[in-house]
Amino acid sequence: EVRYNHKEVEKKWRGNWQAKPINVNDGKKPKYYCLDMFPYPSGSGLHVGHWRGYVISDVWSRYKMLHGYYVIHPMGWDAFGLPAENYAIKTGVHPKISTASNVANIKRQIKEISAVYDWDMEVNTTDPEFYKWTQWIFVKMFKAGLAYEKEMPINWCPSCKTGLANEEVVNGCCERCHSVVTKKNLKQWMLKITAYADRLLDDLDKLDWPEKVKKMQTDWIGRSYGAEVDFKVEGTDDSITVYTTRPDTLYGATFMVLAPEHKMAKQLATDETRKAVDDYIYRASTRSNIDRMQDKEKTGVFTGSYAINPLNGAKVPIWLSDYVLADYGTGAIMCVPAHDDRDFEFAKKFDLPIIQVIAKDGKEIENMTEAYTEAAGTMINSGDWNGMESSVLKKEAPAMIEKMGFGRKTTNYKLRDWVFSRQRYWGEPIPIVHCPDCGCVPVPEDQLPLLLPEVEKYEPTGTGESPLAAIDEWVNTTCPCCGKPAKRETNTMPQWAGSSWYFLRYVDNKNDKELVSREKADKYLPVDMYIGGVEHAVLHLLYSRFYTKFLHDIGVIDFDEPFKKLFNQGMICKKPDDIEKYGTKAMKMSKSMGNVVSPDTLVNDYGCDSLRMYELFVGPPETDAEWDDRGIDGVRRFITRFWNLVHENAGKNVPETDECTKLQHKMVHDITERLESFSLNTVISGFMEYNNKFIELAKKQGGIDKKTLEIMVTLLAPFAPHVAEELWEVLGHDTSVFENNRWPEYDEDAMKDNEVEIAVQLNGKTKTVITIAADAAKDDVLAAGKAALGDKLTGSIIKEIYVPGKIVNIVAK
Ligand code: ANZ
Ligand code: ZN
Repeated sequence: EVRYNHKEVEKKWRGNWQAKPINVNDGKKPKYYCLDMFPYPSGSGLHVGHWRGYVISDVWSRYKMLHGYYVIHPMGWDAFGLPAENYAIKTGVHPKISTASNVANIKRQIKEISAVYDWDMEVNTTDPEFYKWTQWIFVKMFKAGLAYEKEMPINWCPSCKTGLANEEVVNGCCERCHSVVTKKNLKQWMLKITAYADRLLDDLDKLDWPEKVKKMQTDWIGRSYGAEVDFKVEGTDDSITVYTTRPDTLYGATFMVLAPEHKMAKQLATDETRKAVDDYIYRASTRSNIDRMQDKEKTGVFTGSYAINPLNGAKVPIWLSDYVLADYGTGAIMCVPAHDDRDFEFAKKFDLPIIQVIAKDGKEIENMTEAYTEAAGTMINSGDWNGMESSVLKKEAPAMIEKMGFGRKTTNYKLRDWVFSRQRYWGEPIPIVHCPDCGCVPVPEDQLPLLLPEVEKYEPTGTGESPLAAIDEWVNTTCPCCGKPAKRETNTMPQWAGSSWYFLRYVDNKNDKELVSREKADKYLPVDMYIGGVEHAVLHLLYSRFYTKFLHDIGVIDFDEPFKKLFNQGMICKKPDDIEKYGTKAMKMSKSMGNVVSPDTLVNDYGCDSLRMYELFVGPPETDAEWDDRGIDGVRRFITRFWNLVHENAGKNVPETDECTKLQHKMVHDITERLESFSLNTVISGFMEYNNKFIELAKKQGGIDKKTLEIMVTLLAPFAPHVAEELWEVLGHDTSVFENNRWPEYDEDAMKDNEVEIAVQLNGKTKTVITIAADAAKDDVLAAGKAALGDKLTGSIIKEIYVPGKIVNIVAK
């Protein structure tokens, strides 16, 4: 008997793979690009939660190898960003040094997974040879008019002392440090992602992505069709333009509301209202957008002025309220309380008129208690629009309004341009020179990379300038255009910059002439399968699509979507060890929560193969799962039992039986279907079930044939590659299980059951079950049933009943 010793097996096969790599690019195989979201090399290293995604992507990569693909499966480091910088502030250790040691450590840990990463493709976003191209893209965007400077109130984290993109603000707090985010006016570099809004939306149709993620991007971009309508301000020559998606309700507009920041807000005040208006504007300015949106009760103030509804000449009061956002649409709305919830609430609170213009169930509602918000029903109280269908009018009204001359058809987006400046040290310097004469001048492309200089202090200045601003000899330069003294831009790029395009660089990571050669891009890109956490649905995944489209447009690549297929794995959670402090709820594994499980001891005690399979066994890969170390025993037991089955039968030369063939096909079918649908936890339970069935069958028929064992080993190979290789060798092969070997196929016909299970009853009570050929004759079935009852059957038989394919019932007395 050969005992399963995981340490020996794993060591042996790692050595073999090193000496003779599997997954070689012979130039003939088709490519398949399977990408992991690359990690931030944090100081705390990997826990079993990180393993999950890497195991999933490796299983998928090896599965594709077994279909004859050369699989591009690279790994790299997203290493700019705040943690390394904050660590430097605390300890004085340069981010470059801490990053390098973190990378080395995590790389060692990742190698424990035995994934088929091609380390020759490795990239690191902080490597000047890499960020040269991150800067190059920025220069290209600048030249294309897509990078521009703008003074604007930005989200400001007072604790990190840096600006944040909208995407980095979660519930009004900094995504990283959870401090409450405030506003600050600063000159910012912006990327015009809004220029791509339509393509980013429309092209979602091309993608094989989870619907949930597509929906999140759709909502984030938030395209809506409607009209701008101009209302004259009574007694003046001014007019106020509102944005509405419901121009069909124009007759029902009974008041107007402006955002407190609206440029007309102050001038609309009258002597009587001025104080209240000023107070209201001031109060709103001290509150964040998030607070304003979360208000339970509407607040507002009447300006004292009126606007004229251009359609019917009605005079409507103009109010200010902070439920209208300054930076959406025109910052002013026409209010239709009968058909909009927020307007209804506001009208009730301030006792403003409500006019229903769409009949509900063919009627005008007597006492409205809530708004009727559907665009369905006949128009009423609407002049010549009476009798029209609201859903039709909603579509036609913008053009009608345009014709009547008091408005125009418009499209609006929630998406905003991307705030691209960070007032921090550890990022790519923005390659721009500010010249008093020439303005913003990009660093010439042949002078890139613009290296990040050494600084003495990493602390942000808190004035809104990055620590780079303190290095005079770096800041002071000459204008690339006119040669006169000029100053460098001192802000750096956000962490998303490098991750927006890194996947393009892997396949040509040593190219010092181009970001990626067109030849290699055509051959190896885009990504066929992208695997990573769902938390990146709107940030990284939107930015990457934007960058890819831009690089397509300037001819760098020939495709305009980076990731054909996407899979988002759920998180691994665990109850905190310190229940007193953190409660008993299972939470995402993290060092700060004190609930991390290190893979190291598990790999040592159970082996890499067991941990790989257990990572998948804990639950459906797309949902969060709670970790419990103890479960790994069951997986290890399965591997041992399978190991023994193969060893016991490898040399036996048992012929393949019909029963075995059938089970084989069923197994290949089940495992393949489950794998294809990413139901990886049920793949593992499937292995366990089939293994038990084959063990039973081996007992019954005196062994299992070699072909069946080979099929099982091949199916197992993506999951437990070391064990599979070893058993493949035991079965007499002298090449890798991944070489000259294909994923087995199944035949539906061969799976069909030609046996049935029959319940055997004595006097109507089921005593046992027999398995018998589906076409067995009645007498044979009855005989088998009686035999199965054995000495339970006493007395004399009165009746023998057979319900075909189901039940044998023997009645005896
Ligand atoms: C009149 C109306 C009548 C509206 C009705 C809705 C229902 P989306 O789909 O999000 O684009 N709105 C416009 N600008 C706004 C702003 N800056 N802040 C808050 N609300 C704003 O929604 C557009 C609708 O939201 C617009 O259509 C406007 O209210 C409001 F029965 O105009 B509507
Ligand atoms: Zn100049």
